[in-house]
Parts: sequence; structure tokens; C-alpha cells
Amino acid sequence: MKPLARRLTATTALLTTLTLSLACAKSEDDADGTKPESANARENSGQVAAEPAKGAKTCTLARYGGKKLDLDDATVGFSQSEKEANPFRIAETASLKAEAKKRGVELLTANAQSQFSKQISDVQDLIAKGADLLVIAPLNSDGWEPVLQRAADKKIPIVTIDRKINARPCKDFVSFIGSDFVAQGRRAADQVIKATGGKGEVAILLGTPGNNVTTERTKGFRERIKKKAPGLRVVFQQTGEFSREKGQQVTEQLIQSEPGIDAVYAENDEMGLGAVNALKGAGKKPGEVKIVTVDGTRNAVRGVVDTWIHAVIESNPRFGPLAFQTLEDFTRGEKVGQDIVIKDSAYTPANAERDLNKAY
Ligand code: GZL
Repeated sequence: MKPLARRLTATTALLTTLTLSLACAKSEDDADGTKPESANARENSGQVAAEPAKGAKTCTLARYGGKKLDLDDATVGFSQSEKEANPFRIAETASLKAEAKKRGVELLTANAQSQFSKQISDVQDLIAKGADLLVIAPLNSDGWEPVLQRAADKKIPIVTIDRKINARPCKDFVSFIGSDFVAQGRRAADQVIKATGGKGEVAILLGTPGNNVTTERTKGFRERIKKKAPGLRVVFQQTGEFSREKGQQVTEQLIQSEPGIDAVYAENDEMGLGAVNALKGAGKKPGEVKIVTVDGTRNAVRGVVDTWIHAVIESNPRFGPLAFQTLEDFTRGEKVGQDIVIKDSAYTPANAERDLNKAY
């Protein structure tokens, strides 16, 4: 398809989505009752790509030092971090692949199986195989220097999605596209406060250490609890490594050490579902312990419908359209955002059944 024709199509699609989003924002409060700053445009299909909430456009090819490219003729390398057992990762990779296919862009992919050393070698391999541009879903926030140097030597622009790397925007990488994880933690705290009346004992199932998602979801949650519900005490926190199995194991320990626990904040759905399994195994009833999780996977939202889980804060993994649009704008010499924060919705007892088809 001619670039101009495709550009017009892409622009029309974007305008349609944004119009839908504005329509939604005007017509309904956000699912978790906060102002619709995060209301996503929702089509009947329910599956909505991540959309920018904020992020000034300041990075240009000239500033970054890349070369003009026609994305249609380029090869994009995608490095996925975690094994695709977690629906978040499955949906994220599917979104990238679907957008590459839709645009007819060659996409090389690699999966680090949750091993950081493998992700570094995966990216080196993608460069060796001729990737002109890189999209990276980083496992960790630190340790990227070898890759950044190699990419810079070959003038290969990098867009990071989902998690952040500790490097210089519009210098070491072009853009970060992802959620506001501190806001996710705050919104999870609001749900725990609602569910418990702001009193009692709460446990945190932490994500894996070494990335900004765990740090920021914890920061947002703790700050909000301290500010809005001093009667809620965090009596336990331990990493469940973002996995269902570990989340179950840690919750089994939690039930032994804190039998009177009132609520669990799980920093992702997989750990939250593990916690549900542990509570079931301990003979608890649905809703006896209030669980709040983050992601928006279908199983967790079903957990809200059957009241094992109180609420799920969305972390939208469908970065494909926004990542490719950013690459296209950048390689055409247009300004792009350095820090593109996307919108996230939420699932509560009020909307989970109605919105189940929007989960991934
Ligand atoms: C969040 C992402 C997290 C998900 C988890 O953007 O980095 O990693 O919330 C995943 O499910 O393990």
C-alpha cells in the first residue's frame, strides 16, 4: 500500500479511536469510580490497543542521530522478556505480530524465557540478523549497556515497551511506551480501601525485583495506603516473582504466619490467581480475604465475577499499533514522545461481568 494512502488510513484509524475514547470518557466514569482519565475507547470486540494518555513529543531523528527509513522496507526486531505462559506476555507478543502483519513489515522475534542474560544475547542476535529497528520489552531495568552501545554503533533506534530501562531517552533509546505503574499501585490501594473499609491487615505479593514495575506498583500502593487509610497495616510482603505457582506458595506461607489477614495486593494477576488457589486450599470462602491484582487477564476478571478477587487494575499489553506508529513517525523524521504513558481501565464488581470480553 502507498505510504500516503496507508498514512491516511492510519490517521483515520487513530482519529476514530481517539473519538471513541473521548465519547467513552464523556459517557462513563472509569470502572474503578475514579475520573475517566484512564477510560479506554472500547469497541464491541472489547480488545483495544494501548492508547497514549500523555507524553510530550520531543525526540527527533536529528536529535537521536538515526537515519531516515521507510518502515515498509525495514526489518523490526522484537525482544520479549518472559516466557509466554503469562497471558500478559501472550497478548503483548500477539499485538506486535498482528500490527507487523497488518503493515506488511518484516518482524524478527525472540523470547528470553525470563532470563536476562538470554535477553541480552537475543537482542545482539536480532542486530546480527539485520534488524533496522528494535522493540524491546525489557525483563530488567539495568544492565543494558552492551546492547545500547551495539545499537548506537549501527544507528539502530530502540523503542522500549512495558517496562523502563535506566538509560537516556532520545539518546540511548527513542521512546518508552508503557503504563503509569505508580498510578496502578494507587488505584489498587483505593480498591483495597473500598473492600476493607480502610481497616485491617494487608499483604503484598511483590513482582520480581530489578524492574521499575515492581518498584513503582509498590510505591504507589504504600503511599496511597499511608495517605488515605492509616488503619490499614501492611503486615507481610514477599515476591511471588509474577508467577502463579510462586504466588500460591507465598500465600500458603502468608496464611500460616498471618491467619487474620484481611486483604492481599498482588502486583500481577498470575500471583493473584495463585493466591486464590492457596485460599481455596485453606478452606477460605470467596471474598473472605479481599484480593486486588493488576493486569486485566481473563481468568482474573472471571475471579472478580465469582468474587474470589475484589478488583483488577488493567495494565494494557497491546502495544503493537502504538509501537509501530511511533517507529513510523520517528523514521519519517517526525517528533515522537520519549515517555509515552498509556491509559489503563479497571474491573470491579460493578463492571467485571459486562466487560469480561475486554480482558485478554
Ligand atoms: C507490566 C508487566 C508485568 C505484568 C506482569 O507492564 O511488566 O510483567 O504486569 C508481567 O504480568 O510479568
